[in-house]
Amino acid sequence: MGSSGAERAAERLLLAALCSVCQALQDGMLFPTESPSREVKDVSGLWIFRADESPERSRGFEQQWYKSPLAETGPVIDMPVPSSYNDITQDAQIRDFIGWVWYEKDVWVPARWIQDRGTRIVLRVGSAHYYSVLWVNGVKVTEHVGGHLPFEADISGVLRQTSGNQCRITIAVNNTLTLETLPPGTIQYMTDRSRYPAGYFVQNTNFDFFNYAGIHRPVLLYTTPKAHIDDITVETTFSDNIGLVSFNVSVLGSSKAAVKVTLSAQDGRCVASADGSRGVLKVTDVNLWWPYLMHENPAYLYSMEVQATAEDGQTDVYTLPVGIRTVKVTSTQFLINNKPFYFHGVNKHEDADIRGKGFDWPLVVKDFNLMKWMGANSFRTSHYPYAEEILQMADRHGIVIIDECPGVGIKDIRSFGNVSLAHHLTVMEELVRRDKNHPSVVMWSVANEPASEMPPAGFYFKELVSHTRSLDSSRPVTYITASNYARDLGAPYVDVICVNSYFSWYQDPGHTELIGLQLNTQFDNWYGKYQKPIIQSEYGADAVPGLHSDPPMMFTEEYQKTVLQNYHNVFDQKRKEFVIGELIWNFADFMTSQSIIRVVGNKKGIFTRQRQPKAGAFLLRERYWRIANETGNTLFKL
Ligand code: BDP
Repeated sequence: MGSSGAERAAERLLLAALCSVCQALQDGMLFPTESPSREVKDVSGLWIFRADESPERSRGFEQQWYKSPLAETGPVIDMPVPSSYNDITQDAQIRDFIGWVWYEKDVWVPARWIQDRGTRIVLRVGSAHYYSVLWVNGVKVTEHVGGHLPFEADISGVLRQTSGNQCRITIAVNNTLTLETLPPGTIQYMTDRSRYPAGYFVQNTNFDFFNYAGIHRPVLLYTTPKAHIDDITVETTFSDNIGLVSFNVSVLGSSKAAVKVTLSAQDGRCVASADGSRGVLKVTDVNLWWPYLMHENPAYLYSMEVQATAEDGQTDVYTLPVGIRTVKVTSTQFLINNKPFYFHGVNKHEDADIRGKGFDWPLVVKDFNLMKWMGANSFRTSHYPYAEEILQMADRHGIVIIDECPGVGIKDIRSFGNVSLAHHLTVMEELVRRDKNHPSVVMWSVANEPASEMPPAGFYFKELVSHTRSLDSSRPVTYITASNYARDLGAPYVDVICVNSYFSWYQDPGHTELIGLQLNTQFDNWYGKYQKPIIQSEYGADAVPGLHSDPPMMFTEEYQKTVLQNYHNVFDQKRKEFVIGELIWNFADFMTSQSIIRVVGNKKGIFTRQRQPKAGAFLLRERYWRIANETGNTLFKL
């Protein structure tokens, strides 16, 4: 690649795409579900693929690879969707590839979809990392910036104008990160010709996970009637035994649609209904949505059926699961349904062998089984939004979520500028739009370990937190900090202080005897300065599975256990005061970029990457079930 060709192309695309994202945000992003008026066709599976290895990564655009079948313009290989492409082949160049890759799939669209002009056909990508451009039958239908949130395009017109039922979907995806992407990154050209060949470049990032790329979540075609339910927003509260669900439905394609909303209990009984696109449903003898291990009947979900009937008599139907619960924060507590909630949970990654960050049901179900086995009642979506299917699982199992945006690795002062901030605000808008209705989501995290001591951080976080609150006033907002309390400029704006620390690991390696003192100091300093409740949002130590030593040494399973125990002693004191949670780093081992401090990835998991327990998992299991019995409203058997 010659001098910054990819960077310039990426930046041009970034600016163009930001405009279309702004417009798109006026529309909703409801998860596609089937209903009497809607069909869903999953077009994930086997796609074909080519990485554009031309020096500028621009050949695909120059030669218009989207105009004809990809196999006609060069060699292609099989590529599963969803999956990261990095670990699928034996080729290190594909694993480490930076730039545009091209995906293509031919699908058949049911003839009735095309013939019925009252049917709207939408193409939706759950997520693709990082920039994406979408074509259908050679016609560009949309583009998107950002690797962890869905995007979609109405393709009815294109399909009807082009070749009827046949639909060639082409998606170009580029993983180049810039100072203004989330997460940020930089491309560095190596100019010393005695060490690097001409055009040699690397991508630098400041985050500790592999920058997996590709189409990471399912690609769906779905239909709605032309006049359709575009978005639904619910907010819930209760008073005594009466639950209140306020709703707001937006309908597109008809200005006079009649909206009817019906709420049903789990046994199918209708418990409330209303006419109109806004209103409040009253539910007597309400069953609240409780977290796992906080109540004997957790995760109660009502079902809200919304019907919108247009002037022509066509009705669109969408059903949304609704959990009725409240969230509040005091200076020392986190309250769910007015009862103190203690986070005993994990930090995760979307990460596994072979598929990288690709969505995978067996993995998702296994992870929920492991979380429930160990008595975890919560997790943080470190360090980016996870698949919607994962949030739906959390709703159904009562697992509480801190929902994090991809603001990780913001360490360069140039990433605190106006363009970065504007993009960050847009990403929060996309995140809140997607996840606002999930009862499991109890807090937004706008960033992880930014350089919050840099002067622009004060303004940046003030804007970011207040904008997020204006999007959703029903949930607290935080960001995760690792900096020294005295120098943190964002903390005044958040509702809950979330602190990461690695005593006896990155500081004073080997000295677990210092954890007690240092952790106490950490908590007292933060609380003393801000009088806000604190979550230990990360702590942990690497353990290479099967490595043992007694007395413990770093990287052994015993050392990981000892670090955890020393932290727990302090948590047990401070949770009587203002500490409201502990989230282990990390649930499972995960892949990182290659470096001298990583042995085939980060080994701070209490499970291996293949989800087998290390000694630390059993320790946490004992602890979490004990805490559940101390803090929940009922007794649970381990
Ligand atoms: C923390 C980061 C996390 C890292 C962890 C570690 O938030 O992403 O993986 O350190 O180094 O500071 O293990």
